[in-house]
Amino acid sequence: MTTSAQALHDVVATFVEGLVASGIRHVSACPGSRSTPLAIEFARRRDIKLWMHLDERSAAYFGLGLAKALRQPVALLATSGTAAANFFPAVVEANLARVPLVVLTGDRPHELRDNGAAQTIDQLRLFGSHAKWFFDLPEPDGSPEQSQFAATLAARAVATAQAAPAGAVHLNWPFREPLIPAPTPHVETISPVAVHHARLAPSVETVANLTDAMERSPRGIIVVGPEDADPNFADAVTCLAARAGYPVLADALSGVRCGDRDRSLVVDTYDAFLRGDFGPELELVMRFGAVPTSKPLQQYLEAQRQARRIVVDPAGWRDPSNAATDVVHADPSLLCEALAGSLTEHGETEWAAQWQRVNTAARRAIDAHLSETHELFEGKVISLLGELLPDDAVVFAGNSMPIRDLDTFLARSEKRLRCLSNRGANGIDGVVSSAFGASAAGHGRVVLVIGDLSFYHDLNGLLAARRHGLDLLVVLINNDGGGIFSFLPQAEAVSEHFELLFGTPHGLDFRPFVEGHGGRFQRIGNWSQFTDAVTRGLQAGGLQVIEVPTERTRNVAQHRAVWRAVAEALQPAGIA
Ligand SMILES: Cc1ncc(C[n+]2csc(CCOP(=O)(O)OP(=O)(O)O)c2C)c(N)n1
Ligand SMILES: [Mg+2]
Repeated sequence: MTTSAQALHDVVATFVEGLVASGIRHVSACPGSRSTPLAIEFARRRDIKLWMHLDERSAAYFGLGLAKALRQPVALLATSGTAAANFFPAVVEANLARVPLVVLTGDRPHELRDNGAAQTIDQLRLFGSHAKWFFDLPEPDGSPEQSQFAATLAARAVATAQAAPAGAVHLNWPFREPLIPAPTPHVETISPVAVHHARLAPSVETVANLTDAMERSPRGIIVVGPEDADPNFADAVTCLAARAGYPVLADALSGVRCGDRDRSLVVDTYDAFLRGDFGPELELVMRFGAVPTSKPLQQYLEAQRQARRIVVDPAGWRDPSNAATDVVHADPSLLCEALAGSLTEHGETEWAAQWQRVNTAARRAIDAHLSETHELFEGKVISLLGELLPDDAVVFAGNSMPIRDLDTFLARSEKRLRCLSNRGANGIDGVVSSAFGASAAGHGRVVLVIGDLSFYHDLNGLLAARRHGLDLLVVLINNDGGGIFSFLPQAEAVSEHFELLFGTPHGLDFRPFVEGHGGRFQRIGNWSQFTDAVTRGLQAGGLQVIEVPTERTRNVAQHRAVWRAVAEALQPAGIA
């Protein structure tokens, strides 16, 4: 008979061993008593990096950003009660954005549930349908059977989080006091489970069918929405485009716009030019990834009811306009490779050349307009960052206008820029923490572009800078409220209550918050100050915040002026 302390240790240590064997290397956690056995085990191990935070909401988003940047599953750990509930928004985001997380919560044993015990809430299926899988473990009893089970469960949890579509799994651990495990590790000799993940290859029939459709449809396009899970996809899809003679409309978050590969068919200004007259009738649309960020692109695609509309996705159903004629469940890279192998070489088509002429003219118009824009403008922030950032930098875009401006103003380039954003549920919460998580991956300098309300929402996340010695360059677009709402019909329809309900100005000075967290804060007043601040901020480490003050109403007029400039540039040349 093992003591309860030994039993606790044996089962928990074996479980953690199983997590490590399955590839978990990072845990984002917060303090608490009920989660002690797991916390001690994570702290003890040298092959796990434990990121301790104080606020569970920030901790969960930090883990999310880390998993996203690493393209690897990350574990979260919280104690019982509302601590666990604070993981909720990040779990929702992970599930929709397909980011693998293994969420671990400490809980009371069964005899202390639903009977008034302290800090005890119903944690069973706490995250509802937002967690891909839930399991409530038994209290550790130290039996060899249970240890083997714990190891198997660890492997299954990680594998389930990773399996397409990736997402969050939740394991709830009931622990009976005393919560201090025996000091001597006694990891059962367990047989680790090797999980073999297969990539879903398209069938021969599917490839033949789609090849035939593409051959018969010279007026086709490829649309790549937000998706960052497979680093090989960008090459695969550009090869397919070249073979088919199709333009590739690449979202800023697609991973296809930037990098050292053939970009001659990549179209990056569609958000601007699709607002004007150009928008030819299509015969075929092949869509990869999540729904594109650009509303004009979404509307253009929705109008193409005559076209064959093919959505490629290994799992799930991402077609909010219910417009797909075909849903192809296959690994995107494998499908691109198979189709490229079976299509006749089309070379440079007049169709693709027409899209490129429009794209080039639109880009020139945007660049010319921006070079004459001397006042501060949110869109120009993105275009300048595209020029200033070094290879391998990561741009983390906040929701609301930053991600839209990234999509409109980030030009395709050979620079290896990676763009990330929380586009699963489009929350303005947890963005600072997600960006710190991306920084913790250590893959490149992370630059966060974020609005003032989103920044305010996650001021707690700033603690990660000093606590973990992480670098983050923040470009804070401060228009004193929700700038996006000025673009919506609400701006005119309810103008009387607009500021109260939507604009929500706060008048906050962010300097003391940033400096209080050991960061450097700089408010810029012109573009040369901006360029200097970014250049110096990239060299300096730690938390650097560059505030760009803008004005919401003016921002709408500035955006419209760009779109007008693009429309005008396309007309006289007869391009559109
Ligand atoms: C958690 C959450 N709360 C509310 C919203 C609704 N919302 C979308 S954008 C926005 C305003 C964001 O303001 P800011 O971050 O300053 O960006 P800006 O609109 O000025 O570009 C709000 C409140 C949301 N998406 N997520
Ligand atoms: Mg704002």
